Amino acid sequence: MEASLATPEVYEALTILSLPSKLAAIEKIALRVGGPSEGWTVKEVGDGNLNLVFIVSGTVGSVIIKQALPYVRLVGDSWPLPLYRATFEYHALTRQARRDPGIVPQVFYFNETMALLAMEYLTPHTILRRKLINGERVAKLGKTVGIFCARTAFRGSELSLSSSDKKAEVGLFSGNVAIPAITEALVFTDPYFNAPLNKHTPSLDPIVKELRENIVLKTRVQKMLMRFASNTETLIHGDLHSGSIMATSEDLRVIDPEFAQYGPMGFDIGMLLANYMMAYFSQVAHRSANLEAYQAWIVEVIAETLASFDEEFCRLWRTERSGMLYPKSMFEDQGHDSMPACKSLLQDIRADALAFCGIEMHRRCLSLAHNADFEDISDPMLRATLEARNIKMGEELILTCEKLTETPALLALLQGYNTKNFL
Ligand code: SR1
Ligand code: MG
Repeated sequence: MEASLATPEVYEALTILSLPSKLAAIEKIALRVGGPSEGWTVKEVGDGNLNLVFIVSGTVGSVIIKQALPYVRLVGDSWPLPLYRATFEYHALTRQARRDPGIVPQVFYFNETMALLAMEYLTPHTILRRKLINGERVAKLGKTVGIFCARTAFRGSELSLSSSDKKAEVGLFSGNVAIPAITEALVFTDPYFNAPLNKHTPSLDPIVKELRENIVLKTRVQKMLMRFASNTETLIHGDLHSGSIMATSEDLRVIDPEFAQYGPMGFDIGMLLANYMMAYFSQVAHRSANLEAYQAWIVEVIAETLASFDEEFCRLWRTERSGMLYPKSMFEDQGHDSMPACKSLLQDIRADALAFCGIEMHRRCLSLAHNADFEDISDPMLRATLEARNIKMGEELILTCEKLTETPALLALLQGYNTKNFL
């Protein structure tokens, strides 16, 4: 008989054949799946860049088993990647569940040796990116994710935490070295030179050449990398793109925080905005019926995301500001209104978010990991035309983020780029 996971001693990547016998002895999994493990059905459904993901079903129900591989799945074993990322994902999930209850899937079981999490099976949820490509709507999308970003930004920072608790958290997450290194390279660095793993649609050559020759732009990007790497404002999700959200038309969850680290408050919201903007630009290729109405809905989602982030952040500022930063003893207790300080901080977060947004827009067309919004466009010339709008708008965001902090100006810019032709 095979060794059971109840007392795991070594890591072993699971397969659909080995999984039932390996997990059968774990009560927290076995009771939720139900029936003898020989009768379980197992499907491998991982379509991300890094991990194995299985749906395991039995007589009672289904659970998700997510297991880290010791290498980057997208590339293969030539790019090793530590298993410890599953531990940081687990720590991030527990904190996000506390800071924004109900937003992340429930975790039933975690095994550090096997780098394995057993989680709630979300059904009939599907990945938001695919919904956006298909032209489907999700009720309260902007509001819910804007609130998630605000709650996690605020409650993971010294606006909420004591200085010592926050430093302990920074210490814990500073062990996650290899994963931030991926973002530091693939997001902030590779797009701006001819890095070995890069790829782009060939007709973009002149745009890419111009971008890589822009020293002012590269300098801004590296300044943002410095903020990303050195500014430990709060616990960020670290990879909040539309593939990290699962939704139905009425409900949504945020998944996959294995890129969690302490970083700038504007990072998650910036990455999210970029993915909405790429969904927006790519629509022309995905539908002709209802094109304008669907793009207008994405614009509304962006506006709602930004508004609900600010609104929730201000609410928490007024009601939960109990940490080391901006203490009431310095403001309210002196009869001084602290809301101007809050608004000023929100302006800085918005400017950071827009610069991170521009950088994410670049890397998804120029670096290793592209997104289906553009990749699914089979006509290379149409793809290049839409990607060029995205790259040029990203450039403007990075260079002028401080001047674009009013939402209507940002949305007007987006709508303007949607009609431009750069090729
Ligand atoms: C090698 S990993 C490539 C990308 O996949 C993840 O989802 C992150 O976005 C990362 O940058
Ligand atoms: Mg992911």
